[in-house]
Amino acid sequence: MKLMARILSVFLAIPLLMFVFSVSASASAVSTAGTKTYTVTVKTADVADAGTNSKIQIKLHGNNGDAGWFDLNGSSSDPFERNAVDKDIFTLSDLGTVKTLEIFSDGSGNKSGWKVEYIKVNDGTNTWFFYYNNWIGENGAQIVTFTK
Ligand SMILES: [Ca+2]
Repeated sequence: MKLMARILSVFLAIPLLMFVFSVSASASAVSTAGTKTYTVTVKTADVADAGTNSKIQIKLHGNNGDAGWFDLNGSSSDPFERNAVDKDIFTLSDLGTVKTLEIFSDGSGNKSGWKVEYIKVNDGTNTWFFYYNNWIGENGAQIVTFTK
């Protein structure tokens, strides 16, 4: 009887293990399938004092919802200077079609005003272009909404 019980427990353990492995495999598949890599390209205008050293953040809005606020750090140790093109990459849940975005400047630093020519958002397949060509954070902290 003891041997029979041991054989039975092995036969029960195998399908249980297979079930656990299949659940963990499908769980990881779901978490990667739901994300996308977003590349945000920011072009600073080519006019006097267009650059900034303020703290800059971005919030993307899509038809599936919006992302939280993320720091824009740009491509160099001194990003967002006159005529520069800066890029940031974020892995986010799939936002769907990117409809609008918000840019925050804390308005800090000397001549804080930042003249942004455009912001481009790419999700690996689609690119959305937001032309702005205007100032942000000239007179202190400010949030600007970019629409297409
Ligand atoms: Ca800068």
